[in-house]
Amino acid sequence: MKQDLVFSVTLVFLTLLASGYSQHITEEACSVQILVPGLKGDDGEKGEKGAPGRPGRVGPPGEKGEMGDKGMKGSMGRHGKIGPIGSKGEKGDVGEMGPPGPNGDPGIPCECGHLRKAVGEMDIQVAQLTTELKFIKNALPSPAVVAGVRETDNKIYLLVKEEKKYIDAQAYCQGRGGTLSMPKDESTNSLIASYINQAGLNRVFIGINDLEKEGHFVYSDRSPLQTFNKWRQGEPNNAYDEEDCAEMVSSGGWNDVPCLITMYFICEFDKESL
Ligand SMILES: [Ca+2]
Ligand SMILES: [Ca+2]
Repeated sequence: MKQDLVFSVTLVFLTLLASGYSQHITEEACSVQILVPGLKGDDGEKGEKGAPGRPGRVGPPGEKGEMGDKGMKGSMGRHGKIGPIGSKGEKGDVGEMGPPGPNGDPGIPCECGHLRKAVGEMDIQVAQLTTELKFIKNALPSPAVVAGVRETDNKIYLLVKEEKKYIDAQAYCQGRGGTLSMPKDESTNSLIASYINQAGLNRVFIGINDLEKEGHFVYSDRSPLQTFNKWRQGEPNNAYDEEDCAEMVSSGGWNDVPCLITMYFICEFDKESL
């Protein structure tokens, strides 16, 4: 059978070559069904393992898991940037005194020529004034009136024309080395009285009071009154139970008055202590 088919094909092929008409040959070949598949062969051997395939597509996000445990504290981070300048604080307390500083440089030597000359001129002026003072004292009746003060052999009296309370007047006199005037005898009392009159005054504070013990009058040097006194008629009366200081009126008489009223006063100074 197979041999017949091959023979037939060969015969046709030769015929076609003789005719020279190839297309017609092809149609003739298909018509004889020479491309019929053969029988299925035996299974081949298993091939080698192929190369890995490409990665698949990214899948959708999974569901959120539960919160994990808290992690350990991390190490300290770097310093941050410096912040802006803060507002000014309140003033602090005064600190303790520091140690004394070093000695300064020595000063420039004094050019004292003109100062010595001035001192010399002042010495001359003082000498002239002293001479003039002696002249005035000798020329005027004793006690002399010198520069508004009155004096005896050992005292100087000064009328202060400033109205003050008794205590302030005493402080004024003490601040200048004296005390409120203390008429302890007739001549001193007369001197102060004339001083008041010539100044055109009616009354001044004098240094007599019973501040410590009512009715027990003492002088401003705390010495008690002796037999001499110039209380006016009916004085001291401690009027209204508030008169513990004393004034002298122009007649030379004394009167106890309140210490808180203000008036002029006369200070007394020891010449020896000046
Ligand atoms: Ca009194
Ligand atoms: Ca009185």
